[in-house]
Amino acid sequence: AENIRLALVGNPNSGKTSSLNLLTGSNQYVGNWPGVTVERKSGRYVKNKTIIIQDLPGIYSLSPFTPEENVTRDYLLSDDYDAVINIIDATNIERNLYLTTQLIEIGKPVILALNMTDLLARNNIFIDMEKLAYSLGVPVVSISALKNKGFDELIVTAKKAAPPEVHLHFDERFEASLSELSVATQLDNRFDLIKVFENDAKILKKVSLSQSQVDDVSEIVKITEDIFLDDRQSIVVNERYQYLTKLVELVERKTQGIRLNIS
Ligand code: GDP
Ligand code: K
Ligand code: MG
Repeated sequence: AENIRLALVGNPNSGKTSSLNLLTGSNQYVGNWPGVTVERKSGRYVKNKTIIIQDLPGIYSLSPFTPEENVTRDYLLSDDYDAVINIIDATNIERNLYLTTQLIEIGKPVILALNMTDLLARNNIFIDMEKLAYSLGVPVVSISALKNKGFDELIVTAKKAAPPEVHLHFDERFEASLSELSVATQLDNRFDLIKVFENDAKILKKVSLSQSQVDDVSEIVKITEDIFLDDRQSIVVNERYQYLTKLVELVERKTQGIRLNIS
């Protein structure tokens, strides 16, 4: 059988390494990422050796600054994996889903693994996983690396994962700019398009636009900056936060945690 390669991606301390350890047991390979002293850890699934799982350095965003962030982003933009398992801390979805919005844009299959779910009831947090899955267009699985729960379902889901069904819809004015940008550049990948809008050097090099396309991009970006009264990178950051504020309002309920003392 052919190997299936799954990448564990998420914020630092979301539970990636704990999950890798549970999934692979002692079937682990530890080394370094090429060219950097960042530890690389991967392994084969204990219940099916054709599934290879790669732990990636924890990141908050795909706008890299550190060597760790570069390792993770380069890997995610490579063809070295079949699907992303995005591990998120379910007690802090608003912050963790910021990265998710970017992972979905890449266009490869993404499975959202809500980790730390053992803490939800205690923290009086309720998450509507169906609404979350529907809104993001990706499957959502509840896990707990502490309690070793949900991992069978996670792998079953990852094995049949398809590319995201929808793209996350931002503010109409920003969507209009992206549409114009797409026409001007002939790019249809959301990730590349947004990175070109942001002026990301690596992506600009990869897509290698003509001089007239570069001029068109500058013009579209300038008009957008004038409309939003903000710079290109901040516009994107704000669009993501606005999207997430609405999403979290829709899918999460926090209760007061009133305890009845029955004596
Ligand atoms: P990583 O930075 O994403 O690799 O995260 P780790 O796997 O190192 O986990 C970070 C911390 O969270 C550790 O102290 C883990 O024991 C803890 N942790 C991981 N998963 C869970 C979980 O499902 N529930 C709880 N309560 N703690 C967890
Ligand atoms: K850690
Ligand atoms: Mg780790």
